[in-house]
Amino acid sequence: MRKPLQVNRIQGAVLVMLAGLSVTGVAQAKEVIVKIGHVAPLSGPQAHYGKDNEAGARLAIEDLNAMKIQLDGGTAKFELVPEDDAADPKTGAVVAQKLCDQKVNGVVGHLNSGTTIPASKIYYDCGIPQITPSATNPKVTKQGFDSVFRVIAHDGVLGVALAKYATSDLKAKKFVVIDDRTGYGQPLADIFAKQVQASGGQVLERQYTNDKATDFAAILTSVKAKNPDAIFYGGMDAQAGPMLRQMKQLGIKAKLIGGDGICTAELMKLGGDNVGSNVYCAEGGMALSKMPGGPAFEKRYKDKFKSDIQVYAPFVYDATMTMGMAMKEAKSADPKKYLPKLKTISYKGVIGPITFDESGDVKNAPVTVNSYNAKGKTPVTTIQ
Ligand code: ABU
Repeated sequence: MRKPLQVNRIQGAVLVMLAGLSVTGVAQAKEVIVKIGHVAPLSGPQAHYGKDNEAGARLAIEDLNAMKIQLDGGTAKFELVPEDDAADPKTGAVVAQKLCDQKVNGVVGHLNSGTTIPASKIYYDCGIPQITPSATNPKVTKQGFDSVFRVIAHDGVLGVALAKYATSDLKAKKFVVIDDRTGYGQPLADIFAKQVQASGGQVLERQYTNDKATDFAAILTSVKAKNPDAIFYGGMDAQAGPMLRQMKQLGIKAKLIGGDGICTAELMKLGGDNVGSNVYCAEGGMALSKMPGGPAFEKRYKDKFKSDIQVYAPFVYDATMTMGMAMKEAKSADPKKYLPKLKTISYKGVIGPITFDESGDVKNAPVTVNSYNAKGKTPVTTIQ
């Protein structure tokens, strides 16, 4: 049972009152400032994900402002309040408290599970709804906070689907499972390993690293001796990339399999010429090309930012729009008023229809398995 958000102080929209008559005596519309916090790593080895996420949020803010939404007695002017948590749980908590103190109307983020989980308690306690576009640890929405939502498939779904795909479609039987000991990589690796065994596969060895490491020689030397069909890596591309390069240097032919954390455009650069049909990764949602708004979103993103989408930008866009639409329905950016609308929202997003279950997870989230070729990340199959 999710605990209802306790709002113990007024957190209505921050109002900039331009109402009344100007010096020329012409009546002006009242503008209502709506602050949306956005948190992701903008520094450190995961900065490319954070910048991608923030870009998705910026596109949504543009669109929300173009809609001239009427709420709290005026026209909403949405403002993004971007914060950098460097993918660090302690920094994430500090940033969350800062956003509470600034009385933002809602938060989109954080990007990482390890930062989202501690931050979600802080937002809940200060009465701020939060939608994560990318933190996939199942626990994020299982803490009993009714202020927390997620628009992407969680790793309970993704890890199981990927393990089934690896054992049945790829016919891999022997695995080594490595994780980065973060709030994302560790539980994902546990879920994957458990399902591999349930599907008749064998986990030969578990190995551990961290989300700052770039040298995997010791781990991979041990892996080579085991001669697995596949290595599963629970973690991000900043480690998977160098790991792929070092696998090639050591002559390891095993496939590398991972979750959405490695499923980026950047992996092509980080992993060099060992990124191809030997790499499989699953991400929540349809393939970008198959999302209802995917191709149009991709074109707009590339035209504006002159770069490829990494992985989560469409989810961030939809998370921000969904929050804005709940405010529109409530005719208010006051969390007390729009949170009930968020719980029952039905929004047609870029990624597809968005409605939330009792836990705050998006309903009917598919999972897409991808591989890589010379053109980049390529969808192989979508599991509904
Ligand atoms: N979903 C992978 C990256 C973000 C996270 O869950 O930590």
